[in-house]
Parts: sequence; structure tokens; C-alpha cells
Amino acid sequence: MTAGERPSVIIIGAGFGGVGMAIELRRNGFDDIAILERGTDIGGVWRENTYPGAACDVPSPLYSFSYEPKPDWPQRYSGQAAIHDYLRGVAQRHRLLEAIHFGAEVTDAEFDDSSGRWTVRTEDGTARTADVLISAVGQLSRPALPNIPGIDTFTGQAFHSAEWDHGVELAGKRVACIGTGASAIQYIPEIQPQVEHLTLFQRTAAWVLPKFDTDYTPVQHKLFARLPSALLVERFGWWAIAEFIALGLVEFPWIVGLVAKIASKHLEVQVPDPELRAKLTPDYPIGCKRGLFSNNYYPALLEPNVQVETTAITEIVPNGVRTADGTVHEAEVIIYGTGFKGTEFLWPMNIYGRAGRKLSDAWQGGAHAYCGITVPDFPNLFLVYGPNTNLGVGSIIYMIESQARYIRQAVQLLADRPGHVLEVRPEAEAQFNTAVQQRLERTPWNFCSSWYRTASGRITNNWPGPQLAYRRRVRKLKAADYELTRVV
Ligand code: N01
Repeated sequence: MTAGERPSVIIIGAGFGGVGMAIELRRNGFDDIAILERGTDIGGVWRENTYPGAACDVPSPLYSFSYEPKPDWPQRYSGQAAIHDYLRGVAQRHRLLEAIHFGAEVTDAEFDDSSGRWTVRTEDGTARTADVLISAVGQLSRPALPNIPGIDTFTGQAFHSAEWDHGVELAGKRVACIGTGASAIQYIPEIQPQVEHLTLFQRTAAWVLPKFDTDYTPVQHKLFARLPSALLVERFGWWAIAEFIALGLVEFPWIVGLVAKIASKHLEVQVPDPELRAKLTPDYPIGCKRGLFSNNYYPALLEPNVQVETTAITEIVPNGVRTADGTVHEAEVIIYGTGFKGTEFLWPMNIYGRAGRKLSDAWQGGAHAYCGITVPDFPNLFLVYGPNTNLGVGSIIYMIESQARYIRQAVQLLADRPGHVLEVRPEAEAQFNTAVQQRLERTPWNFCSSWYRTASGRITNNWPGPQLAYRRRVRKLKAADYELTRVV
């Protein structure tokens, strides 16, 4: 990049992160943007997860860009199709579609020390170069199948919740569902009325909270359109509730104690049978795994065609699932609601930084980055929704906006200093991570296994605190945390 030029940018991923990042750059005059998207449409997880009942358990007025309020959300907790449409509409309004290269799966990216530029290669062999590389690939884009012996021997039909096979007819079938996370509790009530029999294999009981859902009425739509502040009030209300609970996860455990009481009451009211209730009662602190919201999950489990099985699975056999007591639970379909490879950030891409240093080597003990955004030895590389920026409660879109503004400041700094690259100082990054890990020690996330933690127990995914604390932390890029090095 020479004097007078604006930095060129490659963004990987066209989900909420990539779209939000591109909009922030465009609005500030950075137009030389290429977005590389492996799929054939935008949307990320909202394109991929089409299982029955897929919806967001964050209220839509909050789960949307602050600068793109939508007065006509169909519901408070909108479904996958409405969210996907929203993101498409936003991308169209901001003329982003022309910047997106679909079917472009990035295999590797390499920083060239002498030119200070990134070369990014896609699966079809195409190489593109840019001054700045931004990864916005999310944390939950790679489904995880369980490591259960015999998984390949099953002769029926099987699929993961994030790769729902809509061609498989479930009506009248015996279905085995493995997993009881946020995805499963959304599709189980949807499929239960269709199937002949549903065996739900639960390894760990979930904490489930009531969902204050509602269909927005035409009157509300009109009100939100004519009086945008009304929508803003609803957004602010949900944001404030999330912030209050987030405070409980680190600072004030009595708050999560209150939330646990609400969840226990919800279970007590919805599940009168003491035996089933005992099975569904979690034995770990609330908040350790992601809190779930549902009004129809427990009622579905009460139906006569549902069996909640808590005996450990030992094997998948050709005709079903075998448990530790030797029983074979016959099934014609197995649905794996077994989550995602959340701690394998940016995998399987090969990212090479200064002097050919590989990002996966730098992250061997678990991913870490300064503010979840920048990594020493990887100049001009920025991460959206990177390590330790996921939330136990709140809206990831709020976090994405915070990060996009921070990264835009970095790009501006590069525009102001042509011929330089920007790299976080290792001591700034180390200090940040030590502080984050110290705060994480006080959270309930340490008391169970989840996709927030690596096998060794390091919490690589979550931000320990309210969203506002993060926003304040990244509001202004501090030049002292970075080194600007001349390359040309
Ligand atoms: O996955 P999960 P998910 N044998 O990892 C079980 C987001 N999301 O797809 O708890 C038996 O939560 C596992 O058991 P255990 C959200 O961030 C958001 O449901 O490990 N069971 C668990 O029950 C969420 O956190 C929305 O003991 C096995 C389940 O599988 C994230 O996606 C909606 C097993 C996995 O639960 C992931 O949710 C949906 C085995 N070998 C999802 N292996 C919104 O509304 C795993 N399990 C925004």
C-alpha cells in the first residue's frame, strides 16, 4: 500500500461477523473489500442450522445490528428463516453482495514479511492478496459428531442437527436423539408429535428457563415503525437483563442463584412426575453450560412416545444405540444434537504469520488473542468473534459491533501510516490473557465440561463479564499496545 491508497481487506466468512465487519469498513470509506464465503449464501450458522424449531434464544430486538433495527420481527424470539432473511436484507441494503465470493473456502493464508501483505488461498487454488486479513468464521461452524464406538455401523439414517436431512421422513419412525443442548431442546418438541417413538439420550441434564416469547402484533409492528424509540426500549430492556445476569456469572453469585430458583420452579411446574423430574435435575451450577430457554421442551418429554434415557451410551449398533446396561434401543433414525468443535478456532485453515509461524502452533495450549482480536506475530490479522469473546448471556451481535469498530480503527491507523504493518505487542496480549483467565477462574464455567473449554480445561471461548465491559475495553484502540513496523 502506498501513500494515498486505502488498505485492501479480505474478510473470511459472510455470517453476522463478516457482514457487520464489512459494513463498518464501508461506512468509513474502506471500499476495497473481498469477502470469501465457503457456502453459496450468506448467513453462517443461520444458513446452516435449519432444524425444525431453529430459532434464536436472544430476543430479536437485541439480536440485530444497532444501526439496522427491524420493526416487523414476527416474534420476540424469531426463527432461523426470519433471522437469515434479516441478514440478507441488511447485506443487500449495504451493497455487500457484490463483494462476496461464494464457494470460496479458504485453505491457507500467509503473511509476507517483506511486502507486509497477506496471500489467501481458496480450495480451488485461487490466490488473493490484501493488506489486511480479517477472520469472521465464528465459533460454532463445525459440527461435532460424538466419538462413540460403532457410529459407522448404523444401518438406518443419521445426521447432525446442524446438517438436518430434510429428506428423511420422521413420521411414524423410531428416533434416537443424542444430546440435550440448545439445539436439541428446540427440535425435540417439534419432532415429538410426528415420530412413533423418541428416545432422548441425556448425558447431562440442562438448566432450562421459561421463555417470554410472543408473536408481535400488527399494532406493535406499526408502533415500532412509527416510534423507533419503542423498539429501542425493548432492546435496552433485554440488554439490561442480560447484563444483570452476566454480572452474576463473575461478580455476584446471588444473581445466578435467583436464576437457578426460576429454572427449578419451571421444572417443578412442568414436570410433575418425581422420577422424570429427578432425571432432568442438573447436578452442576447453573450457567456452567449455556442456559437454555423453552416452554415446550419439558412438556414434550412427558408425552407417552418419549423415553428419557440417562444410562450411558456404550455403542452404536446397526439397529440402534446400546447403553451400559446392555439394552439396545432400536432406532431407524439417529439425530446427533452433539454440538460443535467450538475450541478449534479457525481450524482447518492454515494461517502463517511472521517468519512462517503457524497460528495453530501459537494456539497449542488453547486459542488466545488480545481482546479476542489480535495475535502477536500475526501482523494485520484481526479476528471477529475470536477467543474469549463468546457470551454466557447477551447478544453476540453487540460484541461483533464492538469488534468491528475496533478493527476499523486499526485499518484507519494503517491507512494513516502507509508502508507499515500493525502487530500487537506480546506483553500486552499476555497481560490481557492473564487478567481474563484470572477472572474466568471465578465463573461457573469451570464446574462442568462444555464447548467453552478445551480438553485440558482452559476456557478459550467466553468473555468473563458483561458486554458493556468488553465494549469499553475495545472502544478505543490504544496505539501503545501495538507496534507499527515499516515494511516498504
Ligand atoms: O450443542 P451443545 P448445541 N454422548 O454443545 C451431548 C448455540 N446455539 O448444538 O452436556 C452423549 O450445547 C452433550 O452432553 P454433555 C449455543 O451457543 C444457539 O445444542 O456434554 N451425549 C450435550 O447435551 C449453544 O451453546 C442457539 O454431557 C453427548 C449435547 O450433546 C451452541 O450453539 C440455538 C455426547 C451438545 O450440546 C451449541 O448448542 C442452538 C456423547 N458422546 C444452538 N457428545 C440460539 O438460540 C455430546 N453430547 C442462539
